Amino acid sequence: MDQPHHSSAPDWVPEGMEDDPRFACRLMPGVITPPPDMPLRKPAKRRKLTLDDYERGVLAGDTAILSRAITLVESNHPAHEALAQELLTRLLPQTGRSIRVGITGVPGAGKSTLIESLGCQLCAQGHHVAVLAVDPSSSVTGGSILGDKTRMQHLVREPGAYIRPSPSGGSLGGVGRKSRETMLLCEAAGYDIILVETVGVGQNEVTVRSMVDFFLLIMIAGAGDELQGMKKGVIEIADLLAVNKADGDNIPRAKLACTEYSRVLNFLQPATPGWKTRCITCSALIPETLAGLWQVVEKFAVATRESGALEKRRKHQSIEWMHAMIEEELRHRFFRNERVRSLLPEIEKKVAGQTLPAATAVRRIMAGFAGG
Ligand SMILES: Nc1nc2c(ncn2[C@@H]2O[C@H](COP(=O)(O)OP(=O)(O)OP(=O)(O)O)[C@@H](O)[C@H]2O)c(=O)[nH]1
Ligand SMILES: [Mg+2]
Repeated sequence: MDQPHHSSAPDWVPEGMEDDPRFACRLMPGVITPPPDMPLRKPAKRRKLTLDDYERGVLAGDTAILSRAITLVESNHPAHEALAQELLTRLLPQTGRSIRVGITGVPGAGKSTLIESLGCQLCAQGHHVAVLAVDPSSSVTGGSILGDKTRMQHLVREPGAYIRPSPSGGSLGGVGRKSRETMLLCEAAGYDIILVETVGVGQNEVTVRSMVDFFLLIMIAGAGDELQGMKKGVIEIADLLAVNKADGDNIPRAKLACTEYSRVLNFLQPATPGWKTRCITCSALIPETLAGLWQVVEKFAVATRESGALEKRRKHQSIEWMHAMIEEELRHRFFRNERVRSLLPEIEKKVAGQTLPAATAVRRIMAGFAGG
């Protein structure tokens, strides 16, 4: 063995990609037993980047610097936050020149496989594709981060592709904000297609819908509606439904499901004014079907650009996003307010004991907050 003291990198890391800057986490071979005479070396410290370094690097499409800029944006450290905001302010004029596509569906629907195959196709056509994941649960399980790397082995090798797993960061609000800012950084770095994958459970879809132009819902045939956890609400926010895994024996079932969904769609308001949400079948394993899927996205981009719906949606999203952040900030300040914290337990007791109406309680606490 050449390196008797080191284990090899895990086998889901494509060979030669261990140090690829497009990975958020660097994968190092683990040390099994260091030789007793091995000198202890301090880990090399990375050079601190200035605001200019970040700006130049991102605009030049330097993926190592882009990754560091994203890490900066994801950081909760106040000094990092300030620097990140300055960077975003500088880069903002260079953003917005991409088509932003959200992709959701129940676990196992085939989102990652589809993104991998579609992403490779788009790169082959000369596009620059950034793949982001929004999955608050992954910060707990770590599962989907590993999963996506196994399933995107080809895409990570594409020079035109950049893959960034979900930011860890607890609350969905936090994750949503970081993902949005990450998306802007990728646009400034020259990525003209942004694919945002999210697991179709809970609140995630709404967060992703609020940051993308086009929302794709991946379905699978055979799973009942409850089984897929698909509420009507999710279908209502989609611009395209795709029944995936339409291959082999599964084709007839996929087609049948597609017909049923198409019928449901006839009764729903479209998610985007002037755009008819349709249902198609596809297979992540059959590239031609994905080419067909992408044609729909391109048609959408042209139609909404021409009608002005795209610009309107983006403006609305930016304002909505600001309002969401104001609400978050207010809530944060409210519950950390000394006066509120001292008043709250007593007032809660009174409300619980039916001696104080809830609305009066609110007024008293708000008065405390305003004066405190
Ligand atoms: N036959 C067939 N299998 C597929 C297709 N797409 C994905 N699969 C398989 O379905 C399984 C799940 O695929 P993923 O791409 O990981 O699904 P996902 O939606 O990303 O799953 P999560 O990230 O866990 O939410 C894998 O075993 C894939 O190989 C397809 O079009 N046809
Ligand atoms: Mg996945």
